[in-house]
Amino acid sequence: MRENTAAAAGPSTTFTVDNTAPTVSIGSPSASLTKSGPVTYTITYGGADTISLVAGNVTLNKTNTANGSVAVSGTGTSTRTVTISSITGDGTLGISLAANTAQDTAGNQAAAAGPSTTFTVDNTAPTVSIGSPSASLTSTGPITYTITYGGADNISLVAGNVTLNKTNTANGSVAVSGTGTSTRTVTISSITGDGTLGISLAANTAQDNAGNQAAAAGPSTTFTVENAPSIARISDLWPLANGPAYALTDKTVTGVVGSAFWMEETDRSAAIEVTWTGTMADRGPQCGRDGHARFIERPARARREHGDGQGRCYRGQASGRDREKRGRQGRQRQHSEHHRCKGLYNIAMLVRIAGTAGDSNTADPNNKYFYLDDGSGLVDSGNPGIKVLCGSVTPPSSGNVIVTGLVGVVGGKPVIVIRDSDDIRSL
Ligand SMILES: [Ca+2]
Ligand SMILES: [Ca+2]
Repeated sequence: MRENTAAAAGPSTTFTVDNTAPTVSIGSPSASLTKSGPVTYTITYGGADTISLVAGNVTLNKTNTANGSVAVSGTGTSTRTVTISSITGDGTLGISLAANTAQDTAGNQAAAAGPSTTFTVDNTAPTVSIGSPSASLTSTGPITYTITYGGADNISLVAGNVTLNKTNTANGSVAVSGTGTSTRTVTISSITGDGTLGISLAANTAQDNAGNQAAAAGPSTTFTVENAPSIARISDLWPLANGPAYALTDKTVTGVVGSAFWMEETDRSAAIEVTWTGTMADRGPQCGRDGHARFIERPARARREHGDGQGRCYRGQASGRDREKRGRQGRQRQHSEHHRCKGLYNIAMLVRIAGTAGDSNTADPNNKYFYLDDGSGLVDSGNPGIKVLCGSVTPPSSGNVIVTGLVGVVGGKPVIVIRDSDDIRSL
């Protein structure tokens, strides 16, 4: 019997059984905090023969308003880089990867990956605000402002970032103090002059860790600087030279007409007209928050009208600085009568005269007038009575009226300036 005996064969050609899929992992973001990016993630593969990762496989995990654009770069079978750029908004961003972004030759596919570690997106700048001045009125200071920041990681405010907003001759020195990330104190010291002071802050005086910069701030509320000598009586101004500033207190604002206001002593012994380009005070009982009307008179560009003690009136046209008025609101004594002036300084006084209206003129719509004959025999340019300047108020053409107004002088003749239409009443 013949046996066929096969020779031993082998070893055969081997084949690999591969049921292990490529691995995939997402690294940490290249930054934990950003304003606009770019921020990258490194994707690491193991056991991959091909990597097919494209941007469409990447999900951007967003919170709040944060957003960005995704791109994938790299070659080979080990890594890819996911870049998030053009980042906007506020919140967090991270990524997740879909499954099947890498393969081996056995056809195994990488699994999905993520979500990754996130990073913070901050596009909100620190806030900055300037508080109120520590006092509203001073002669030499110091006055402080508290500067309050929100959302700042660093405050870089220095005196050079502070603009001192000055009017007239007021001035001072600026310093910044304080530590931490919430507040600073701006101190204005060595204050001189007369006027107002306030501050403004330049941009970029605080930053957050994302690189956002605080905006500019101000102008702040101002405070008043007064260093003018206090003058007790209006009549004390008469012998003084034009130019320097003086403070007048406890006066009554009797009229505000056009670009001037009038004030007088509460005992009606003297009065003054002040031309004024600033914010005009309300006349009458509104004058004086603390029962005062406070003025700084700078006789420049201003005129004052008064008697010279001899019954002769003149007008002084000054040169130099402007006049300033400081009104403080409050109670004020009402005048019980207007028809009797006291003393000789009657120009600018508030008076009340009864008489007969005539010779009215409305040719100039802004400078209407009539004559009021009070029977005293006064004649102006052939017209009996005193000229009443009505501005745009239509004057009465006849009849008996009572006129309340301010005594002025035009062309060397006395006139009455009414304050509004209520100043003319029929009898
Ligand atoms: Ca494999
Ligand atoms: Ca911020």
